[in-house]
Amino acid sequence: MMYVVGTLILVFIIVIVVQIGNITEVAARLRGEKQAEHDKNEFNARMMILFMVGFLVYSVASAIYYAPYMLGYGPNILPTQHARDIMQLFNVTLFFTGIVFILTQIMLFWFAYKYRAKEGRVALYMPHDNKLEVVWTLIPAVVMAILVVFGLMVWNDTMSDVSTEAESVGLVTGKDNEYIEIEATGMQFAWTLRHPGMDGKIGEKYYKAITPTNQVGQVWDDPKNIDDIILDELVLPVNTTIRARITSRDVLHNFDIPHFFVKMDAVPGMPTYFKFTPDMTTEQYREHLSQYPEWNVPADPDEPDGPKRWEEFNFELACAELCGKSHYSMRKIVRVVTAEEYNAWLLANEEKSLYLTEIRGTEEDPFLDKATLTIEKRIADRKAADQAPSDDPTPATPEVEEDAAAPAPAPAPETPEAPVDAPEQEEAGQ
Ligand SMILES: [Cu+2]
Repeated sequence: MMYVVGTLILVFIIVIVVQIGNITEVAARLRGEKQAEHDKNEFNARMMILFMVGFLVYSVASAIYYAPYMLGYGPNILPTQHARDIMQLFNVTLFFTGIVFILTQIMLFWFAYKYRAKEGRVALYMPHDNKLEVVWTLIPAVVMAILVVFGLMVWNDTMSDVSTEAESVGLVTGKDNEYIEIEATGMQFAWTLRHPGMDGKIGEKYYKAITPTNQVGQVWDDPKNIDDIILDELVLPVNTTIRARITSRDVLHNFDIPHFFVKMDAVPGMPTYFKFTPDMTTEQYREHLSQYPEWNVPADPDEPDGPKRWEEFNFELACAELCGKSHYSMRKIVRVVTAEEYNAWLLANEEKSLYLTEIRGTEEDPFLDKATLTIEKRIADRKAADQAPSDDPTPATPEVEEDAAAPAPAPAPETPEAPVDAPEQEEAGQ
């Protein structure tokens, strides 16, 4: 409706302007050429000023009106530090270019008005002015230099990799130099997300090992692959550095989590990465959104009593490279949870490793001769421990939400991943 009214008003204004033009033409014929020329110039000059005012008011007003819809403004706060740094850079740039924009627009139209054609007026002849040239070269050069230097600083911070002393982990312990490395493989048309599992190490892969079940070509001889989990949604702990290893199986894709300002090309044959640290959980972000009236409307307009928009909010991973006809379907939910919830989630999902669900016990399994692997023992022990206190016969494979409410999960095993450890098999007593 607003658009229709707006369009009608616009058409109306155009008609009025054309009609005024016509009237001036007719009046010209009646009054003679010279006077007509003068009137036309006066009219155009005033219109220049009118246009300038309208244009500037519209530019500023529309920027203010649309700001709350943009990331980094209004409800859309940014839950990573590097995103806030980029946003600050953007705002500083906007401040300087905004000043230049407004000043040059005012000067452009003001000059058109002030120096409108008048009988007897001649243009000023100024072949050269050193002072003027120095001023209009130096000021932009200094401003640009400042912006470039700040830009490079933010770029270096944002694009840096994890430090060499940093250690990739499975369970979060809260140590300073730990990070979680996940792998995202783009393919037409889905992201395959691989979690390193308890050992924190992503296993080797080889393209010739790719099968319909083994989407990224995990090499099963590599013990690091045993606990790697293929994820339906990206679950990340808050305040922990995440390093996404990004790659593609076919064409160019782009790993994009808009709210985090995370965006990196996925290039076949050339692994890229992006390091980021979410500092707000999905739950906290939803709570933040709930303060805004525009987020307090039903998520589904057909269901007025259904959940509110803020309750349905999720961070999303998308593909930001037009990669083919189903490009839009490369969407995955990104759930940021507390460290405790994350650890509980990982423990509950360990048995969903691709190796355990699809490969173990088949002819592809290189560890067929080993009756019990460390990971299997660990899972069994945990299940036994979970069942011991209460005699509840229900299997202990809860979802994370249910688990978060339940008592704290069993502490992480101290031993590093050692899947084909002979002594342990004996202990397991096959
Ligand atoms: Cu894509």
